[in-house]
Amino acid sequence: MKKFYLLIAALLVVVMTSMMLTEKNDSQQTKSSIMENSQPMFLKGVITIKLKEGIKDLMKQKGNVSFNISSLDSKADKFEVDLLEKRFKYNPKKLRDDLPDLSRIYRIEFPESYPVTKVAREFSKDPNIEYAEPIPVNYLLEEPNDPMYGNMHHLPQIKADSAWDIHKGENGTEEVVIAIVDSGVDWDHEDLVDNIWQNMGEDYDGDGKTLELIGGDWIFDPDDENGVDDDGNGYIDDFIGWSFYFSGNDPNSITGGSHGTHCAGLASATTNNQIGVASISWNLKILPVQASDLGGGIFYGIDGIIYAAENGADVISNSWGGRFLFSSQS
Ligand SMILES: [Ca+2]
Ligand SMILES: [Ca+2]
Ligand SMILES: [Ca+2]
Ligand SMILES: [Ca+2]
Repeated sequence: MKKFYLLIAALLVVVMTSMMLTEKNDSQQTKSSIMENSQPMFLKGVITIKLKEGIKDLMKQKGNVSFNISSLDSKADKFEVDLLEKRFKYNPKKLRDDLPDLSRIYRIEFPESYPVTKVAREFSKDPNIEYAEPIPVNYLLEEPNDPMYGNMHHLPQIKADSAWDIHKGENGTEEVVIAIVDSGVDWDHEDLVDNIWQNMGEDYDGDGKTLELIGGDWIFDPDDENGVDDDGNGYIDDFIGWSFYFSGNDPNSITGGSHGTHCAGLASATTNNQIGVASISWNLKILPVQASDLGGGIFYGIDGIIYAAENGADVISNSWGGRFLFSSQS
């Protein structure tokens, strides 16, 4: 069991690393483009400045702003500053005198076409300015709404919530597919089915799906079941993966054992859907490949890895092993 958890932990690291590497390599993003692709870091058209001690207090100004200090006024002209006001409401008669002086902190507004970092940098160089800063945009930290999240101790232990504020599977630039080469996956499970990979190469009727919800049950799209290997990958009607154990197109675990389903759920149970559990990668696509059914017999692990690699997997979960030892003499 300990080995099992170690394997899962290694897998999770690979998943997160893969996602982060994929994003970085794909787009060679700069800091500013990351801001645009996710959430902005700073408010536009406004910065905070703090005047140095001894400079005359300023009233709120709209329109042509003047500091009555030539070096600051030239900057205000340059960036078309059209509002100046106190940044904070503060109490001049505050009871504690060890609190910082907020009275010299102002916000200034200007057209959004001027980058806030540039404006702040120029104001901060002025000898009358203690500091000048863009105003950060803050967000509530990410936490999924799945009801069993509070019972999932492994996610806080690996600080998954902190990682999710940087990246989750569902906000990747491209779909990431994780193959679960295992005992089969209960793919029509309510907390997995939305994340099951669908092979568009076998979407014979062209409706953009190979799974359908009919009569309350998730089944293979009946209009795709033509008995033909449409994508020519060597597997007939492999709509969502393959069972090497049963030589068929249904990789569901039939004869017992939830090992593969467990691995699939840890990696990518549908997350933030108000159902069941949360997963480390939220919403990666799961490609189920059945290598055994826990009943013993031949284990088709290598065949499963080859199928997964050749059919779109970015990451492959292999929570299995063996006892073979090859000596250097053999
Ligand atoms: Ca279809
Ligand atoms: Ca096929
Ligand atoms: Ca077909
Ligand atoms: Ca869920």
